[in-house]
Amino acid sequence: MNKKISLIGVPMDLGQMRRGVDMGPSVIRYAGVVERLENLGYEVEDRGDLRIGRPQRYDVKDKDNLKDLDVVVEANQKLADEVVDAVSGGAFPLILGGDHSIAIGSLAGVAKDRKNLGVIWYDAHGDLNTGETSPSGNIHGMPLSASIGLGHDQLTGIGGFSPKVKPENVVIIGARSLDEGERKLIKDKGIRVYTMHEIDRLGMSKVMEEAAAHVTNGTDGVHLSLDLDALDPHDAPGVGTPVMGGPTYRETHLAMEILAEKNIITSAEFVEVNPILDVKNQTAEAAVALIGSLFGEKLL
Ligand code: EXY
Ligand code: MN
Ligand code: MN
Ligand code: MN
Repeated sequence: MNKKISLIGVPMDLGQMRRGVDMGPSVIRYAGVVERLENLGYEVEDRGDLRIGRPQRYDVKDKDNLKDLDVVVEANQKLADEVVDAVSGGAFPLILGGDHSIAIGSLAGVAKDRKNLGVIWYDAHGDLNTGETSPSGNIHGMPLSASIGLGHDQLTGIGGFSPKVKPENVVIIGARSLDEGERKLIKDKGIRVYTMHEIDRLGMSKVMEEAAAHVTNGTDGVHLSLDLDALDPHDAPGVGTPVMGGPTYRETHLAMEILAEKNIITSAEFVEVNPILDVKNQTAEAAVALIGSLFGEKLL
C-alpha cells in the first residue's frame, strides 16, 4: 500500500435532505482517523475540508428533478481538482464525506489517470438513479450512474470527461434497496451486484474473493466507495437513509481485511456519517476502525 495518504474532507449535505452529514469529516477526525493511520506507519497529509456553497432552495421540478444541482456540481468539481492534486503528489486519496454525491468528484479525480478503474461500491443502495428515475431528486442516489456516464450532463461532465468508469468494472456489495429504474439499469449494463441474498448465501469471505477478482480483471486501480449505510443500522445508526438487514460491523471489518490482504485499493472514500442521527459517535468510530483494517491494521 502507498505509504503516503492525503486526507480530503468534503462537508457536503446537499445531495440529500437530512442536514448534519456535512459534519461527517469532522467527527471522523474526532474519532481518530489521522492517529490511527499514523500508528500504522503512514504519512498523513490532512488537506482539511473543501468549502461548500449554500443550498439554492428552488423548486426541484424546475431543475430536472435534481436538488441543488449547481452547488453539488461546483463542490464535486473542486473535489476532482483536489484529488488530482493529491494523486500528482504521489499520495493515496482518502476522502471523507459528506453525503454520497461526492463520489462523482472523487471518481472524476481518480479516473483522470486510470482509464480502466475498478470500483467497489459498498452500499445498501445502488446509487444508480438519474433525474428521470429518481423518486426523491436527491443527487446522493445518483453518483454511480453519473460516473458510468448516465444522467444530467452537468453531473456526467464533472472533470471534463465521461464516463469515469465502465459498468463491467463495477461491483456493488450489500444492496437491499433498489428502485425500479436502478434494477433495469443493472440488468441492461450487466453490473455485478452482491445483494444481501448473495452475502447470506455465500458468506462475506467468498463474496469479497469474487468481487476482488472482478474489479481487478483488466483494470489499472480500484476505488473503494464505502457508504456507512451499507452496514446494518444496529452497527451504524448515524446515517440518513438506513435500511435494515445489512452486513454487520464484523462482516464489513472482514471485507476490509480481505481488501488489505489483496492490496488492491488505490483510493477510497467513507461517506454518509451523520452525527446528528448517531449514537455516541458510534458510526464515525466504526468508519475509523474500518479504515484501520483497510490500511492493514492487525491485532497480532
Ligand atoms: N434510491 C433512493 C433515492 O434515489 O432517493 C435512496 C438513495 C439513498 C442513497 C444513499 C446514499 O446511498
Ligand atoms: Mn450511497
Ligand atoms: Mn446508501
Ligand atoms: Mn478483524
